[in-house]
Amino acid sequence: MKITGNRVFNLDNGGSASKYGIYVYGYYAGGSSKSLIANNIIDLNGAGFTYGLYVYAPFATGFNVIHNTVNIIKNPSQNSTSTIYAMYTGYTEGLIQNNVIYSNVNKSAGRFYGIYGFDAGGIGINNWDNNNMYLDDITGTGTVYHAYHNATYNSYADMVAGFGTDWINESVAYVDRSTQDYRMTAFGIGNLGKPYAGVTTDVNGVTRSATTPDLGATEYDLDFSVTSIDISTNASECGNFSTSVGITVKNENTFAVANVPVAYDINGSGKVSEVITASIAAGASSSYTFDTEATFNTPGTNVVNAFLDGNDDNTSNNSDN
Ligand SMILES: [Ca+2]
Ligand SMILES: [Ca+2]
Repeated sequence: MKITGNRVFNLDNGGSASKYGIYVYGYYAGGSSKSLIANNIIDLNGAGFTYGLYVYAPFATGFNVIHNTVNIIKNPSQNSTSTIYAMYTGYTEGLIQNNVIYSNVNKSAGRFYGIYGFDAGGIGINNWDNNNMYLDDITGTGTVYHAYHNATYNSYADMVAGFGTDWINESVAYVDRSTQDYRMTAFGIGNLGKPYAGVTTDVNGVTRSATTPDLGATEYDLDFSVTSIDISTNASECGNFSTSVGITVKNENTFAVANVPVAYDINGSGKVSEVITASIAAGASSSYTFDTEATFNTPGTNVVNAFLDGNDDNTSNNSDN
């Protein structure tokens, strides 16, 4: 069985009814091959009991759950008081890889589970590998569990220490959720997937990178270039000379991007990393002056390198010196 390429968005339109993004219950099939759940986007909001990707099928051979995006995101000023299960994993075996689990809710009461497994009969024991879980600003007096399976894993650190392997905790930002454009504008999360032979395209039919696919359901390119390093000095300066360093970057994408990580160093050491927080429009350039000035103490010629300080899909234009 395959469950692929679904887009589930805005169920219940922000209301307080219980909601399931994808609900698989009681599937009963033996044999050697596992079912595949891949390239699905589940993006839920609102209050009420919320289940993102729900699977309860302990008598099936198993499920591989690959490259899905599960978002549980609040509406403005809305509280969540009922239990939220982002991933509900009631099955006995399978690989769970390259998924994005993201939530931003105001949890004024009740519980939030990033992953909800089971205690009984070996159910819920699965191979979690290389998934991004980012619980963004879950505030309020409710209780947050990153994972549950025979024990609670309260924090991200608890989950990493005790549950699954190769967890990723990178922030998530989409091009435009309102139009269901789930390409990402956050630099930290790009290209972090592990190649999986059975899933070579994304939810839109875009071919995935064979070596560094993107996490979640959407494969995308993100590219900024560095146009210039902006620094002026005399031909020679005295020791301990300080001056400001600037960098000009260009947004090579067709969408606006904020929070662009940039850095400079002097002679290859002492990297100074900062973030251009302002949104840069598609195709636009932005000149940024680092808050931290450069100080030169090395006699002779000094070389300042300025560069993009994050992974994008075209690294050939990421530096200037
Ligand atoms: Ca990519
Ligand atoms: Ca680039």
